[in-house]
This record gives sequence, structure tokens and C-alpha cells, in this order.
Amino acid sequence: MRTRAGGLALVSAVVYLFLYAPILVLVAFSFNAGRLTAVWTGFTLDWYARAAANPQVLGALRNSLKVAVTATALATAVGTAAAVAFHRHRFRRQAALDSLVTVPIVVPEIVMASSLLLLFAALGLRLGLLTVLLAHVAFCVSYVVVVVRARLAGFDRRLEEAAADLGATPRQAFVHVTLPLIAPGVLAAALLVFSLSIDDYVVTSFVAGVGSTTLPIQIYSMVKSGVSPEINAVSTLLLAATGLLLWAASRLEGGRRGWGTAAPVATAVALLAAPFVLGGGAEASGGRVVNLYIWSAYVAPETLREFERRHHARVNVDLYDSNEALMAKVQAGNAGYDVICPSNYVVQILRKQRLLRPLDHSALPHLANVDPRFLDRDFDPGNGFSVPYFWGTTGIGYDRTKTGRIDSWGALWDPRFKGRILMLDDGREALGAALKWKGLSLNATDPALLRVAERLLILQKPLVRTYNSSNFDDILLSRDVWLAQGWNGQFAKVMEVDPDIDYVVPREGTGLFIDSLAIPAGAPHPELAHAFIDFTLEAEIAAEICRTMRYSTPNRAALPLLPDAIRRNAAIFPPGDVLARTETIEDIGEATLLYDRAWTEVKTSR
Ligand code: N2P
Repeated sequence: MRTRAGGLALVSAVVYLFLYAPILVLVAFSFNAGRLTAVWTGFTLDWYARAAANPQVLGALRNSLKVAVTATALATAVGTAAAVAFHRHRFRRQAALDSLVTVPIVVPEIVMASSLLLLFAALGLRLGLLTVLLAHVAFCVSYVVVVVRARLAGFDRRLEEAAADLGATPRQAFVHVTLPLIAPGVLAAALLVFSLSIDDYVVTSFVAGVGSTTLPIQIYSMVKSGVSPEINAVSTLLLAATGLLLWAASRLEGGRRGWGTAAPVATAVALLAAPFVLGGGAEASGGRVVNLYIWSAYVAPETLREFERRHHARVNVDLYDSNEALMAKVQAGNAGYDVICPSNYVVQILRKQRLLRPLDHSALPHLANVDPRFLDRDFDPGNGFSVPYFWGTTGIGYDRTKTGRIDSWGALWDPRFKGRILMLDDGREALGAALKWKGLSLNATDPALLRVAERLLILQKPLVRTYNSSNFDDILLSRDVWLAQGWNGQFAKVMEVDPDIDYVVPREGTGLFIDSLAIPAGAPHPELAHAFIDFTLEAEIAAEICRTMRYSTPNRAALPLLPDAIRRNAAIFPPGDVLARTETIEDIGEATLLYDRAWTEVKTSR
């Protein structure tokens, strides 16, 4: 008997360890003095202090609390009313109604997310805090109905009848008899819904627009630029808050006895949240705002602060790592962005779809600073819709000491480097590398050629450590990989801190990109958007942007202001013979589908 109990205890211990070990590691490392995850170097509260001083984290926290508090109030009211209605009346087809109300709980989140996005687009609603709120209410109501109905199941209807006999109206009976009795259930539902709302990622990422970044989205975007202990700290706090609320919810569901402890917790959380929810938002910008949607690693916060100072405005920034992500947001409409940064061929696509606003050149006096080689290109004749911001090449960054000198795309297929290779998480770029390796154009549209490229990438997959388009430079620097396909600017940056790292444009040739600033057709602040674009064209500012980001500036007037080390850096400004073997990625029309299909095959193959 004793041994059986011991065995059971052991099994449970293992199960609990399995469930909670990741969380414990996260919590422990949020107190780790060192920057490296997984090496303990001492105790600190620094990461908490940093998170608390990070305006982006605070803004996201505020948005999360605003949405969660409001969504909780609305969903609880609507859900409780529905539960009471279901309890009081037997509707026709009650069974069907019962299952319908639980559908949002079982429907895959991603389906819920995309259908909400479609609905909002059809209604012409601008994506922002309001759409996030509506979406949260939509997926929370069902939970309230289920929890409150469970409470009502044990409710004695005769109490209401007795109240009615004593002369109470139905409303009075509800307020004075029913509600107090089901209150613990209602509160438990509210707490549950609050915790669902505060850590939702999938649905929110679909329906959020500019300025509505919530905490989970902020955490994910921080992860994209490298996991830092600051994220562990923020996640631990989020965990603590939700854990506390769920505990309070379970106490309340347990009945009246739970009130004594749970109610103060709920009140404390509400009081702590209040200043955040009510405060904020009203900065000294007087409503002057530019919503910028730009590639990651393309602009430094200090540059944006300078624009804010000069124009008494606020710049909201959201980042992306692929042209596809940008197109998805712009094509869904209503995202609220004022300035975007599409690559050459994407300017062409968006222009054709009438999704860009014509530029007013009289508001862009500094356009004259741009090198004429980058103006009036095929993708936007006369620069009617776009102004070049950065250009650059795709190539391979690598650790010379580990791989020896590299000069061919073939190195990315070399079995000696198994598990040490990184590829861009970008269909056009990855397929482009395979095509180039075989001496083909990266704009090939022949289905047979694309199948070849697809096969090559599938063959390569076992060698690839990871697909990444955001912090491939950091991953190379940390030596998680020895060679990485990527864009020049970020490699130029890490080459400066690590002399073993090199960047090469393979001899078979590569893609050249020109990324431009443009204004979406429905931009809410077109005037300030023009001011922002012109600001980036000033020689001083263009030089600063190039200095901080290391991508290649098309701004001729900025060149003399750059230090020699940058101007002479061949990774940033490639010599003529390298440029001669580049090709721009083009809009290939219908054939885009072939690329999408091939890339999906690659990503889903095992
Ligand atoms: C910056 C990405 C460079 C953009 N993170 C390539 N078009």
C-alpha cells in the first residue's frame, strides 16, 4: 500500500515538474544578473526596473488594462444577461442554442481572428483599440455564460417566486434576490474573462492597428529582437497577475466562504490598475501624430525623438520583417498607418492597387538631396508615390574562422555546416538564393524552375538551424549559426564588433533592394506624413539614419557627412563589380502564387 502511494506521488511530482518547469525557469531567470539566458550569474531586480522604465512596455500595459477592464465589464454584463435568460426561459431549440453559445470557446482561435478581421474590414472600422475591445468581448461572452449558468443551476427558483409573491417586480426580484445569490459566479466569470483578455495574442495580433499594441504583442515583438531578461521580468509579472486572478476566481466559484479572501485581491488588482487605465495617452503632442510602419532595424528611436521635438508631434512605430506582412496590413485597409516602407516591387504592387497616396513634391523640398540613380525608377516613375529610404543587398554573413572564405550561395547547402545555417524567413529571398545559386533569375516565373528551387530548399532544410528575418545578425554574433543569409546593413553592424565576421555577395549574384517611404491611401495624417518623409531626406538626418542602422543611404548630400569607415565599407556601399551582379526583385504578377506555393511547401515539409 505504502509503495503504491509513493509511486503515485512520484508520478504526480514528475507531471507537475513537466507542467511548471518552464515557468519556474522563466521566473528564476527574470532575477538573473547576467544577460545570457541559461547562465546564472547572480541575483538582481534590474530587469524589473528596466521594464518599468520602458515607455513601450508601459504603453502596452496601459492598452492591455484598458481593453481587459472594459471587455470584462461588457462581456460580464452581456453574458450574465444571456445566462439568466437561458435559465428563466426554455427557448425553442434550446439544445441548439446551448451549443451555439459555446462555439466561440471551441472554434480555433485563428479562425475567430481572421473572421473578426474580415468583419471589421467589411464594416469599414479602423483597426485600433476599439476593434481589439470588440474582438475580446466577442470571445469572452461565451465563458461568462458558461460560468454563470453553472452557478444558476443550483439556484432555487422558488426564491424569486417568493419575492414576486411579496410584491417585487421582476426587476426588483433580480436585483435584490437573484443577483446577490449568483454574484460569486458572476465575479468568478469576470476574473476569468479578465485573465483571458489580458494575455490574448492570436486574435489581438489580427485586429490590432496602430497604437493598440497590447502587452502580449509587445512581449512577442521584444522576443523577435532577441530574448532579454527584461522580457522574463514582464512575463513574470503578467503570470503573477493572471495567476492571482484565477486563484481568486476559483475561490469565488467555491461559494460564499471564498469571498473573505478573494474579494480583497480583486479590489487590490482593480486599484493598482486604475491609474494606468485612466492615465496616459495625453502627451504634449496635441494630437499631432505620425503612425510609422517600418522594417525592424531601420530607424533609431533617437531619430524619431528628434522629429517629435521639432514638430511637437508623436511618432508611433510598429515594425515588420517581411513585405508580405506589410502588404497584408495595407491591403486589409484601415490599419491607420501614415508612413510605410515597402520594397521596390511592393511599391509597384500597392500603386497598381491604388493603395498609395500621391506625394505632394512641394512638401518634399529635400528630395533634391537624393542621388538621381535612385529616382524615377520603373517601380515608381517620377516618384509620384514613393521616396527612396535605404537600399542594399542580400548576401551571406559568416564566421570566417569556422567556415573559411565563402563566395557562393552553395555554402548554404554545404553538409559540413549542418545545423549552423540560417536562412531568411522570406519566400522571395530564400527561393531567390536557390535560383541564383543555379545561375537563374530570382524573378523566374517558369513553374519548372520554381520546382527546382523548391526542391533545393527542401533538401537544405535538415541543415538549417532557423529561418529568421529580424535578428539574423544577433544570431550569427552569438554563434548559434556560423553562416546566415541576410541583408547587408545588419551584418555591417556586427562586423564592427566582431572581426571574425564577414559579409559576402556570392559570385553568382544577388538581389538588390530599394526600400522607399510612402503614404497609404487612407492615411489619417497625410500632412505630417509628408513632413516626416522630408525630415528623413535632410542630409544630416539621412546621415544619422545610415550611421545608426548601417544600411546604404541613397542620399547623396548625406555621403560627405558619413565617417570614412562607413563610406568605404564595401558591405554597405558595394563596389561597381558587385553591383553589376545584382538584380532587383520584381513584381511577377500571377507567378507570385507559384512562389507562395513553393515557399509553403518548403516551410511545411519535414
Ligand atoms: C531590415 C530589413 C532590410 C529590408 N531589417 C530588406 N528589404
